[in-house]
Amino acid sequence: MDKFSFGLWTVGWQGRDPFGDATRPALDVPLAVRKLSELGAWGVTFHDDDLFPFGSDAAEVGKRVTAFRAALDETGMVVPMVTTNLFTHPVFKDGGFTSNDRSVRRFALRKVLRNLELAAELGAETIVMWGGREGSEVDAGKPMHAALDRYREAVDTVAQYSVDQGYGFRFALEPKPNEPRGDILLPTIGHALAFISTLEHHELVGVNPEVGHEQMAGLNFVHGIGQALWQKKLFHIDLNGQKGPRYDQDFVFGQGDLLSAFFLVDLLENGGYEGPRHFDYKPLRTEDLDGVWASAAANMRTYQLLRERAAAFRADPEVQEALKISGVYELAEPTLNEGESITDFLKGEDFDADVAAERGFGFVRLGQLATEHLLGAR
Ligand code: 3MF
Ligand code: MG
Ligand code: MG
Ligand code: MG
Repeated sequence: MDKFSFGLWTVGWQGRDPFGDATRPALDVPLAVRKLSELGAWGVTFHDDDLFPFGSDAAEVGKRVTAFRAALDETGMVVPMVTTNLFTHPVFKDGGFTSNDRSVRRFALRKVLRNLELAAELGAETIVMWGGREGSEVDAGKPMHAALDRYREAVDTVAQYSVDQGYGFRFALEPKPNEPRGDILLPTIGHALAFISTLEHHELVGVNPEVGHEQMAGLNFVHGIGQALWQKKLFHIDLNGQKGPRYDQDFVFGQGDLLSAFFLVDLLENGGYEGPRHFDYKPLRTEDLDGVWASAAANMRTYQLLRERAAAFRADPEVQEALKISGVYELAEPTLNEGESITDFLKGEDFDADVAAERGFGFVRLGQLATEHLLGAR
């Protein structure tokens, strides 16, 4: 079965935006679980506040979790990932882990630590941390050195607690360049990977990149995922669609840069990623509830279609020939010969730069073959 999962906050999005009110009623959580299961999803994920309102007492939490569990048991849906909301309540307006207010930082950290027990009870393996409010609009107000110290302190503390409690979680930081803050800390996959290398439990922490977030920064998502995989840090992924560098659009997967989505699916299917195919999107504000379910189904259908197209692309002998002409297989060969000393290597060999410069790499043809497979023309 395909490991398709959805955040409860995706289908549950009521369409509230900075300029307009909700266009849809609140969605009942157990109903959302049943409906997603019917549509072919395998799992659901949530923020604590998606399941029970901020500030709920123990009785309320118990009631909501019991109803959620009943829907999980009934449908066989799993909870592969859990995350903590450190962005909606006004208390987090200057951040959670990196708020300048120390009492807020202590509250935020407790909120995350307390959410781990529920995540463990529900069988989650991954904890995502998206620090949407960790950032600034005024540079003088958020010195990076201290803010990153506090960020690291928080992630180290959460990871240490997971080890102490024997939860066995892996953690995935979700980069985003901006929105809702003017600038967000750990803005890209690259920043997050560099930060992770400084952590005490760096082996337990990876990334949860989102298609639209990297594209908001004008970056190539496929390359970002490629590097995360290369560093064995792709712990989770948020799939969606985005049309270039602008606000966080959270479109259905593929509704944006479709060619990039094609190469992304090819990479995920063939690059060693075995985690959930998690959709973090927003059903358009223009849609009624039927449109919400249509959009959920569209994410999965598009992924499956792209997977078929990518497999056909790889299997095509003309593509294999084109890959060879482009030197794609040659790139996998080490540059030095086996056992070759650097001294020997420096002695040089016959190489005519002018002759080598005459080579055409045939990338245009390769790109066209991909487009034709994507369009179903081959
Ligand atoms: C915001 C996001 C978040 C994160 C979530 C953690 C509300 O742009 O992408 O969704 O994905 O908080 O999983
Ligand atoms: Mg987004
Ligand atoms: Mg997002
Ligand atoms: Mg996301």
